[in-house]
Amino acid sequence: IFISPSVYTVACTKHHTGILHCIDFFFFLTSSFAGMSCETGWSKFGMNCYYDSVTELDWVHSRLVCLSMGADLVSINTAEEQAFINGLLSPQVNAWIGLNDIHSEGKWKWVDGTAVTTTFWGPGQPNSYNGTNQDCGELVENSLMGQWNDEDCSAENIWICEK
Ligand SMILES: [Ca+2]
Ligand SMILES: [Ca+2]
Ligand SMILES: [Ca+2]
Repeated sequence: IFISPSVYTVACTKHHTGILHCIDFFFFLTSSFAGMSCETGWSKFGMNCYYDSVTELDWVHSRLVCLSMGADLVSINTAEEQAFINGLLSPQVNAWIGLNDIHSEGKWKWVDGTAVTTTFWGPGQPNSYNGTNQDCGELVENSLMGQWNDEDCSAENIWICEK
């Protein structure tokens, strides 16, 4: 007999005495959850899964696709995560990340609400290039760990989701 409501699984064997002998897989499942692999098309780093898109969209629509997959645009919280994301990209590619100053110019935030602490801005960035409105952050791949640039949110890029 197998009972598996979501994560709780119990395997039972009925003995000739009529007594059910059950093996509880709950701890096995929960402990293996931490090391669980990501869905097909997603890459694992630490406790999270990352998706790098093939097609290009503007920042808002990139984010909507992430949200539709139960994720959000990536929030880069450490140098290790920055290097990992950079490694997902092809040379010289720009990819949308969850960085933006849409609500208050110059106040950069992550879409998940976490503060922007460690930053990886390229030289002279963010620069609101030529006085244009650049409120969305992209990661520009390079041979080291990549750099951030503020870009026009309507530009079309590939993007990276995290969940
Ligand atoms: Ca993150
Ligand atoms: Ca801006
Ligand atoms: Ca810029």
